[in-house]
Amino acid sequence: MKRILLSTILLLTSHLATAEVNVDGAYVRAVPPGQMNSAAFMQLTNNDNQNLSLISATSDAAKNVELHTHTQDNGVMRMRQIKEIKLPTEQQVILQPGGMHIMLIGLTRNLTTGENVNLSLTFSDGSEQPLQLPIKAVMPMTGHKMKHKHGAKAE
Ligand SMILES: [Cu+2]
Repeated sequence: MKRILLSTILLLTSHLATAEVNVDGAYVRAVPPGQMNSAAFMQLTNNDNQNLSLISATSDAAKNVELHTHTQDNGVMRMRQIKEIKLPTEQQVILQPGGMHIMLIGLTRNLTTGENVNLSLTFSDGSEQPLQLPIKAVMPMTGHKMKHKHGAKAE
């Protein structure tokens, strides 16, 4: 009897401890008021022992959420929708500006730097991962970081 109970507990524990996909450095791009779309970026690491895919996402800040990538079309970068973002086992996949991203289409609120956006990811094994992403300003394409002094007093 004791042994049965113990093995049940072990089973439950190991199930809860299953680390599937780790999310690092996630954020949503801040956009000026009135802009219709934005995007979310992050690093996804599949710690599961099987290949997974990110198949969809939902957000409280947008009517539609799509998975996108960028492709070169006659030297012009264009976005296009993809069905899934593949997450091979034991590998990190990077969603970043100019590459794959989670597109927020039809924003339902202003995305102001410093606030958060709820984003829920759905994976191919049926699991869901709710996230809270900070809203950050993204500098367009340059490698430099400009030094802003917001709220600096004129002295
Ligand atoms: Cu896009």
